[in-house]
This record gives sequence, structure tokens and C-alpha cells, in this order.
Amino acid sequence: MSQDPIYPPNREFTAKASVSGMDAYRRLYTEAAEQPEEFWGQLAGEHLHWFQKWSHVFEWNPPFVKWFVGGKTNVSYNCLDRHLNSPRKDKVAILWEGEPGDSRAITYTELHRLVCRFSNVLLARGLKTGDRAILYMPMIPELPIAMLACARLGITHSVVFGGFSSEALKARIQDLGAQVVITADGGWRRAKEVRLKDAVDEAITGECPSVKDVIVCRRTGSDTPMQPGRDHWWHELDAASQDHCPAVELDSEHPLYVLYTSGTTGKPKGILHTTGGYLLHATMTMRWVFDIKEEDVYWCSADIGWVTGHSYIVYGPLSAGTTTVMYEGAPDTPAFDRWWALVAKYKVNIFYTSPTAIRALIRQGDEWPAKHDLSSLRLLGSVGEPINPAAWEWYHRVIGKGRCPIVDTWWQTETGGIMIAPMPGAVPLKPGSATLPMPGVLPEIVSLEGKPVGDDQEGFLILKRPWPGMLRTIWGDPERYREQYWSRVPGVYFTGDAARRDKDGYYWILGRVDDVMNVSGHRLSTMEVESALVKHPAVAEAAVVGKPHEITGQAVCCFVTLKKGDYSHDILGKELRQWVAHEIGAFARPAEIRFTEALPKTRSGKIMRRLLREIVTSNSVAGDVTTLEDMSVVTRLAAQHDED
Ligand code: 7RM
Repeated sequence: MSQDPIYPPNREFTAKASVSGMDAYRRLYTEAAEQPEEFWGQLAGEHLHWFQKWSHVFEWNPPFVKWFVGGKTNVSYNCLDRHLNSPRKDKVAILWEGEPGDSRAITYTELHRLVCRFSNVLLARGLKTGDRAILYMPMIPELPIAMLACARLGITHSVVFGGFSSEALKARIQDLGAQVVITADGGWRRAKEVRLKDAVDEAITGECPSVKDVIVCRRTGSDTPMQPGRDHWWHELDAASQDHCPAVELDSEHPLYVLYTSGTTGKPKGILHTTGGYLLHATMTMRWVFDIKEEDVYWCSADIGWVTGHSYIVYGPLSAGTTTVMYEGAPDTPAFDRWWALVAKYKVNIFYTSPTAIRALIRQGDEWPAKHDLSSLRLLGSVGEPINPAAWEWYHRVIGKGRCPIVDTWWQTETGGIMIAPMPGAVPLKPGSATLPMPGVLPEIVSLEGKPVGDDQEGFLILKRPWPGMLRTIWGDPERYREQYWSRVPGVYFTGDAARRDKDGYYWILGRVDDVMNVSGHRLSTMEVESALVKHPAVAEAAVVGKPHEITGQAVCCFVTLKKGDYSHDILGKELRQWVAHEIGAFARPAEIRFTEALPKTRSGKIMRRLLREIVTSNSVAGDVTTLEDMSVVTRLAAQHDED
């Protein structure tokens, strides 16, 4: 294996960083590992407000954990009220831009007022602590307002991404037993209206007896039928509401939210996060990983419908008193420079996005970012997938102008917050590696028998200790929780990811375990081959799956999209096979290269390798495809196979 390039933190960044230098990182890490009670107890006291102090920092009855046992706090109070007695009261909390170009700057004082008013609306509808709300909304300020109002009252929310169908919405409403659905007439995406209220009507009419009220925010102003008695306009309820609403003193383990995520079966898992531990995890990682400063403008481009938006658009940033940017629409509307225009307009200092988005933008060419002044940026982040070194280098050079560290953050819906990532003023970066664990995170790479593997050996990534933001259970299914996460390797948390650790202790995430191929007895990650392919100048994106093969066990099958240009598929196909063999080894030489216009992706941007695997294996597609962004891609890929 060739020597990995290393980017040490630059001196200017380190000088101002809240954690400076490796010794400071190691001190934090060691303290958290050796004295977790003291470590987390001190941070919780310092960084969060408590109505009542806890009696124990944590209580671990595997696989169930409680953090800050007996403590009373409130997430909404921590994100809002506590900032109002400080200079932050007039600071912008949410800097929002709609896709059509409308915008709002909402200060902490104003956000607090809006959240209190909406909390009173919920109270007036008869909702109370312990009830559940489904939020099915576009990326408008009313979404975090509704989340914070629920949190204020102890109503457990579940945000359902606005791109989910009415069927997926129905399943989530039913599983959660929600009393209220909060939605909007629609939202704007690629200049088209996404009709949300229609989907709600389709989901609940006659099928969701738990739902008593539907609250509808007016966004697009389009014609929206309202069912008398059940449906209410947000602005009409708001007009009868008031500004004052105290935050309820909640138990530290009170259920804050449930977020549904796809598992290996068709039925989505409701991941439960609770109050004190979750908020501490989100707040501390904002500081450690994003090195957040009082004057920073911070932008995470995710959708709030995914966990990244929960922890790093809403709860983490607001708890840390940050100005958080929110953008409603698509990155290519009206043109491919929309994001860069926003960075320049709002003088964004920290930008956090996904490798998939980066690769899509690479494909459009460097002229788009070149049109805008990106000099406000000081830190870049990546999440959601392994970032291939070629995309990392582009992000670093073309967006960060070589000045900005890139924090590659590994975590999951289940972990609640960032788990493995560099502290940018301390940890030297290696493109493609999420680097080192956060304090309190004890990862290991093991075989299926649970034995640690050696340096540079591929294995299963597990976590040996509970952490504050850890999921508490799967909603309504503690057995599935135990079985999914704590039984594969008994007694430890099974991430479902493969990884290796190099001799410097750096973690290299190789992707989901089910994405690992075995070719002639060689373990080979789909990601390794993809990374090799996208290094080729003609390739925009690649997705690789193992195809059953008589002799070698599996053969490498690649789906490739190309950058603009004229290519002979015949010649390029041969060249790419040779290229991969050269980059990784002859055993990795792809059996097949299939050129395609697009890859099937989930709406959060993850390539659906499972679908591709089914296409190469059986040429048909079964199971849950509700998270798929564009089903037509799959139909086309399957059809292409028929022609082969
Ligand atoms: C935050 C989020 C979780 C899965 C996880 C990994 C993959 C996420 C990275 C990554 C390599 C990263 N939650 N993943 N971040 N792989 N490097 N920095 O994405 O629940 O939707 O997905 O995503 O496979 O298990 S998630």
C-alpha cells in the first residue's frame, strides 16, 4: 500500500482552535476513557442547563443505558432560553433561504418567541408531555420551530423526510401512534411544488385513528383542501396564541425523538433518542469537530429529515448558540452554483456536506465555484459515506482553496452524533480516513468471533462502551434492538460497518458489511474499487457490487457514470478494468463495467448497492425501495441488463 498523504493542521487554525495540538486531544481522550463519570459529569454541568442535577452520570444495564439519571433538563430551554440572558439574544439563530430566493434571519429572541407561540398552539390542541407528533415538512423555519416546541413540552417528535411517499408516512404515523401531524401545503424543490398535505391526506384518511389534528403551515399558497375539525392552518392557530410558555422540566431520559431508518428488512426501525445525553453529545461535538466560534456562520446542507439535520442543523448548533444556515431547495436550482452563491452571500465559515454531493458538483466542473467568493470558509466537513481521496482533494483544493481542514465525520442515525472524526486543530488529516475517535468512543475492529484483528486488517467496526448520544432502543421493539446491535458480537455495539485501523490508529471506514465482496478469497470493499474508478479522469461516479461467480466466489461488477465528453464505451470499459487492476491488484479487476446515466440513490444520497446487487444477481428488485430517490434509474438499469 502506498504512503497516505498527510495534512497536518495549519498553525493559524491551531492557534485559535478550542482543542489545539495532539496532546490536548489525547488528554481529553484518555480522561474520557479512564474516568467517564468525572469527564461527562463535568461537561454536562459546564455546557448544559439543568433544572435539577443528576444522581448518577450513567447506569449501564447492557444493552440499555441511562445518562444523567435523575437529572431534569429541557432541550428547547438549552437551545433557546439560556441564550437570552447573554449577548446572544440578538444574534441570528437561523439564517434561512427559500429556493425561490426569499429569506429570513431569525434571532434567538425571536425564535424563542415563535417556539413559545407554537408550544401554546400544541397545548391548546390538548397535546401533553408523552404524546407523539409526526413532522412532515419542507426545509422552512417552521420545521425547527415545531421540533423545538415539541421538545419544550416533552412531546416526542418524528420528522419524516418530505420526499417520502404517503405509504412510508403512513407506516411511520402508525408505528409511532402519533396524535398530531404537522405539515405544510407544500415546499419548493427544483422550482416545482412538492405537495405535502396531499400525501398526509392520503396517508391518514381512515387509516390512522391515533391522529386527532393536522396542523398545516402555509408555504406555497397553493389550493389545499382542509378537513373541518381535523385540519387547521398554523397561522390561524398562531393568531390565537401567546408569547409565554415555560419549558417543561423533563427527565434526562425523556424520549426526545424517534427517527426511522432502513434496516435490513423491509420494516424501518424507529431509532429512539432521549434528552440529556443526546444533547450533550450534539453540543460537545459541535465544539470539538466544528471548532465553533461565537462569530461563525455555520451551514450543514443536509435535510432535517435525516439525523444529520437533527443533530447538526438544529440541536447541536442552537445549543451551542451558533448561527445555523438553512436552505430549502436543490443545489442545482436555478444553476449549479446555488450553494456557492449562498456561501458568498451569507459569508459561511463552516460548510458540512456529503461525498455524494461533492462528486455531483465535481461532475459539473470547476467553473461553478470559481464564480463566487468562497474566502469566508475556514472549515469543511463531510458525512454519510466514505469520501474517496479524489473527491477529498477536489473539495480541499477547489472549495477550501487549500486553506480549510476537512473533517470527515463517521457516525450513524443510531449514534446520535459524531463518533470518529478529527478535531481540526489537533489531528493531522489523511484523505479518506475519518481519523480518530471522539472522547468516550472506544472502537475496535474485530472478526465475527469478536477478536481484534491486527493493524491494517479489515474487520467489523464495533463500539465497546455506551456513549451519551447512543440510541436507547428501537421504538416499540426492544428485542430487535438487542438482536440488531448487541448480539452479533455479544456485549458490544455492532455498527454494521467494515473498517480497518492503520498503524497510526486512524480509522478507515470501508462501508456497510453487506457491501464487502470476497473475490478469490480476497476481501475487497466495494468502496476501494469505487475509489479507484473515480480517480480515472473520465469517471464521475461509480458503484460497485459483488456478482456471484462460479470460480472466484464473487466477481466485481461496476456501475459507472461519466463526466461530460465523448467516449467509446468499448475502449473505456477495457481501460477501466485495467485501471482498477493497476490501482488495487489483479484480483480486483472488474468482471463488468456498466455505463449508466445515473445511479440509484436514497434520498439522503447513499448509493443503493442492494438494488444494484439484485440487478446483477437476479435482474429483479424486491423489498423496501421507499427511500429511493428515482425509481426510473433502476428500471433503466434492469432493462439495460436485458439487452446484454
Ligand atoms: C450520519 C449518517 C450511517 C452509515 C454508516 C456508514 C456511512 C456515515 C461516514 C460513513 C464512511 C463517513 N447516518 N457513513 N458517515 N462512512 N465515512 N464519514 O450518515 O444512519 O444515515 O448512515 O453511513 O456506513 O454506518 S446514517
